[in-house]
Amino acid sequence: MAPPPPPPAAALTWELADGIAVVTFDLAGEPVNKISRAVKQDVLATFEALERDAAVQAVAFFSGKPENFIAGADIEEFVALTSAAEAERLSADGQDLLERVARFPKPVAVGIHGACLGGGLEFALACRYRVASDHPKTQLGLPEVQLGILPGASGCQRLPRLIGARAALDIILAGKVEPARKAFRLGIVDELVHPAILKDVTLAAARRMAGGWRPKRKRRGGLGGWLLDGNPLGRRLVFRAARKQVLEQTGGHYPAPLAALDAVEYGLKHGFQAGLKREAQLFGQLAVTDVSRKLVQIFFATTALKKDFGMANPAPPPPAPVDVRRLGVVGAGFMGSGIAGTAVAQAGVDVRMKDADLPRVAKGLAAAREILDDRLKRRRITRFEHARLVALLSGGDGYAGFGRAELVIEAVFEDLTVKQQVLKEVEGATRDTAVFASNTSTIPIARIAEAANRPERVIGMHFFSPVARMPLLEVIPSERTAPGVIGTAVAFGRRMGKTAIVVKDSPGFWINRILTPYMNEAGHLLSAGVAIDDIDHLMVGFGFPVGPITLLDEVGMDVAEKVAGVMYEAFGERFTPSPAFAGMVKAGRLGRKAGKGFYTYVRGKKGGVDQAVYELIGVQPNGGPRPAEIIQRLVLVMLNEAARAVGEGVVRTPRDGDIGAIFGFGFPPFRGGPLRHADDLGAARIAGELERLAERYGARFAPCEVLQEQARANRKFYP
Ligand code: 3H9
Repeated sequence: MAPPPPPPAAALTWELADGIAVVTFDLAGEPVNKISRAVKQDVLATFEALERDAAVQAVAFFSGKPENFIAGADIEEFVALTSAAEAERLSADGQDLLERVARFPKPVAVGIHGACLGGGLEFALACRYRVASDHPKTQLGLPEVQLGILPGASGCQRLPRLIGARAALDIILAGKVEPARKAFRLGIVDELVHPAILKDVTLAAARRMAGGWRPKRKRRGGLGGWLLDGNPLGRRLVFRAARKQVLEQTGGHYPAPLAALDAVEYGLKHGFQAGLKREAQLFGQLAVTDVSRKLVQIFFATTALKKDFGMANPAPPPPAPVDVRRLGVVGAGFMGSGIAGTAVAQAGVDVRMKDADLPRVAKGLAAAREILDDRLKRRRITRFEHARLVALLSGGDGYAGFGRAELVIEAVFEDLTVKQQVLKEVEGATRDTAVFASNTSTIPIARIAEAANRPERVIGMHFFSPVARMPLLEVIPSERTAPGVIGTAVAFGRRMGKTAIVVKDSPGFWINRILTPYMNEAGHLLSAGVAIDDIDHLMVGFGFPVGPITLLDEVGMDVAEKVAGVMYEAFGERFTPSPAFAGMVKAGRLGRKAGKGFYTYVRGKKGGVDQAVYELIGVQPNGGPRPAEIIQRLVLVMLNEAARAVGEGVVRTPRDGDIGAIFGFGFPPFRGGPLRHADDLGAARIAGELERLAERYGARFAPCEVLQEQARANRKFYP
């Protein structure tokens, strides 16, 4: 039997203005509006009252939150679902509610400002007229597949009918969120206006509709659109192409996009009502899958991280964290320019770059500007914003302009003496309160800080390359770094759009610590006669975006060799670098950037395996161990090191470790991260398999104490 409905939430209020009911959705005590069962009751009750009241001729609907419209269905309710049938009912209830909104006898206009996502957009789609503010915060989309589910409150039916199957699939299958401007171009919203007039324009639309006006919508996409979207044959082609693309992109690991495709296709073939039924069934099945649970955990972990500044909350001892408005960047190379360009593009701060000579600075500024050009090209910013942001970038061969910087990030050559020299120069050129951050990937921050007059203001900010695209930032305080300085670095990293984790100042920090044994193991497998592309294919099959050998080509063999050397020095035998990689740097095979590595590169495009590499390695492919053992060796060597590092406190929580691995190098999200995956496998099983591998291949596989202890006590990383 279905549980009784909860009492309505006190979320919706309304007042009458000249025949128009102005409804405001403002969920008390919550930062965002979300649609829970209780909110649904309130929506129902409110719409019933609006229908009964003869004075109400039309409805204008708004959010009472300053920064968001509706963030979707309440994700917490999914966590509590225990069966597919229960989840199907949740979806069907949502659909019923929105059917009532869509069939409401009086016209409804919505004014959208801020995030309008998932069930929030599905609600807006059920209304007759949509006005959106052209503010950057106004984003519309259906991100459900990112949570392992599908738009289950009629989104799979309404969106394709509004904007055509191709455009709708593009959004639904990738879980895309689009800025208001793009949503307007696509026909998702009817009007785009300045936030200051959003309310008036929405009210005016409601009033016009009350007077009998019916908005007309053009069929989008012209003749090509009709040929592909407007008839069954064309649609079949669209769906076939979409299915192929989904399978390529997900490797079959993520069931949600395929199910969403099914729900859309079924609805267009068999009609709206049949489509709703199918959508609810599929939603039910997806919501209780392990994949969806893992993706929801990642959502909550990422959200929790947004509030975690890696220091005592709320008020650490002085110095207090500072709001960075001017940034200095020393080193105008690939990393430095990436940091500078991303800081301007995301945080809108004034950036001053410095390098040894002006031609280098000019090159760095041009590279930083490319990040802004790219945003303009992709219409993420307007021409006006582009011009404003470009003007924030400047540079020189001295420290002029650094005096006012609150934060300076160095991205110079990975050498302790050079970094210490830069630190001293920066301290001389900046105020006493300025923070100095090193973008080192291997050198302990405490060592760099030995040269500092103000070691409490020295910290590590380890970005990943390319900075504009890689979402992770490791923030590394030394033991002497002041808590407020950690807060400054984390907050600024977040403003740059990064997910920041605070990690311990130990060799390789978190990411290189767990990645290096994995890369080394790939080398050992090469030496054992496994083909380069076999290793990569197997790990892509496991769920990584690219395999370890491709990753080496992307990172650069020179960089990888340096990291491997530092790690070996620090941890000894189990980090012995693979002999397979020894000749690569000498042979100039640095990877993509050199145009040759393990793979061939023609005009920047990756080709097949470069067969000449096998000669350099000294072993021709002979099949090597069984595929299952190849995967086992690569995965377990990483899990073992991850467990050991957790035991040493390299990450503060398993959450940080998992989010770091997912965002840092693409550990398969559907597995939840290396520590969740270890929990799923169980410590006893991992330790047993590691022991067997250690007997065959040596001590580098010996299970660490943390796993052994977990196996003995039947414990896990997560409760
Ligand atoms: C869906 O709609 C399914 C339907 O199709 C079908 C149903 C039948 N639920 O991120 P923030 C919390 S699926 C529950 O820091 P921001 C969040 O956890 C949904 N809680 O703010 C945090 O909680 P706390 C599809 C939610 O300004 C607080 O709100 N929608 C939800 O940086 C503040 O969040 C999505 O996937 C939610 N839906 O970003 C959108 N949303 O304070 C998910 C937020 O306790 N949400 N919370 O830590 C977002 O992307 C961002 O939160 C948003 C605001 C952009 C809205």
